Amino acid sequence: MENPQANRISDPIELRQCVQNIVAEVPTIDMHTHLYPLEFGGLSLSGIDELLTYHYLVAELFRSAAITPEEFWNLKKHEQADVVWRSLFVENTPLSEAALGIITILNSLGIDPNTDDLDAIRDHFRSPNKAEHVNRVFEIARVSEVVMTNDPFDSAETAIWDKTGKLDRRFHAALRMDRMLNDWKTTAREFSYDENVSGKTVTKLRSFFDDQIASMKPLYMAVSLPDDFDHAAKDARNLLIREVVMPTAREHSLPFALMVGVRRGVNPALRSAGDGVGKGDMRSLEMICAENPDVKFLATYLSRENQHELCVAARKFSNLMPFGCWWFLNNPSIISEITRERLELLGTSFIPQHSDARVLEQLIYKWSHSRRVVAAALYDSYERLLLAGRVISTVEIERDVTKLFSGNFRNFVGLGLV
Ligand code: FIX
Ligand code: ZN
Repeated sequence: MENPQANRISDPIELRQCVQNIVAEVPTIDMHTHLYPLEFGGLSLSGIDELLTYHYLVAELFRSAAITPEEFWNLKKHEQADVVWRSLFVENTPLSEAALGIITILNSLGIDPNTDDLDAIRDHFRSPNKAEHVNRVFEIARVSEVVMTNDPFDSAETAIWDKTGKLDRRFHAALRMDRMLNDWKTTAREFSYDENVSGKTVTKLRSFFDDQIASMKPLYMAVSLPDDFDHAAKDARNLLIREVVMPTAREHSLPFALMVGVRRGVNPALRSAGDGVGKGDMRSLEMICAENPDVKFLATYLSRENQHELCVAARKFSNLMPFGCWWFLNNPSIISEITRERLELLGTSFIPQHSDARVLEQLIYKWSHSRRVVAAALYDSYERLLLAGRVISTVEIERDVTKLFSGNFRNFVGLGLV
């Protein structure tokens, strides 16, 4: 590292500008998304119709338009996008984070966001060169790499892995365990496992995951867990975590990411827009970290009420890395609160954000909006340092910001530093 004392700053105005610039420019690795590379064909989503029918906006549509979910689902994709555009962007002002995100995307791509003409916008998205468009979006968003969400129990997806050779190196895999851990009965039946998680089943599952890991080369394993996840419960999920996931994590040195607090299908009529939130019990995370000190855990909670205690838990377990402001928390007011309490309790030893992007161009708004908020929180911490008599150098700021936006994740999952 350069001389850490180089370019020391003692003026608050200069310091604020410097922090904003460094955070705006730092390349980031987006460690949880639902994106796929172009090689995955129809799974790789982009364009204005996919952006407008994102489930965040669909949920907001039903609050503003007379259309029922049934009527909406019977429409074609572009007709759904027409309804969303008219209701949330023409008849109402796009003030929600998800709606404002579309405006940010349009503006960043050089498309006039003041138009009402969705067809004119569609023309701009008819980019002849998809690969170039991917490069452009990654560049605008300053995203160097993304981590996907890969379901080893989805035969359509695993078939693509089998036939696709070299993947776009910017896309890393993450092995998603939801179907095994949250729907074991169905999965056991579908894949002819013994529902009672016998020794034979454990061996079969371990071997299945060994093969999937060899094929996908994931950076971590992950699961989204309901708010009532209780690691002390005597159930199939915990048996599978203890007998299959933990040994696999050890053998392959793979971290396990727990995403806790989702209540699936609170309103099933809204389909993927119908999930809700519930406060999780931090005891279960503490238990799994304590039981497995040699396994690394990434963790994010969906409830705002879990955030402070997640910071406290991370102070107790160095094998625990909090990450992101997930889903309903991915709003500037809450990102600000969460980032500030993380800086106060954890210094720079956390991962401030992931995008959860499902559609390529969402990288643009999810990262530009978050960078602005994280920079403001980080500046306030540096300003307190200044007021305490300690000046800060640009080299130190670059070191800290690089840790937050890529280094902490790369080190935690063992990805080489670029
Ligand atoms: O479980 C997850 O990975 C969640 O992020 C998704 O289920 C959710 O629909 C989402 O994309 C939230 O941003
Ligand atoms: Zn997700």
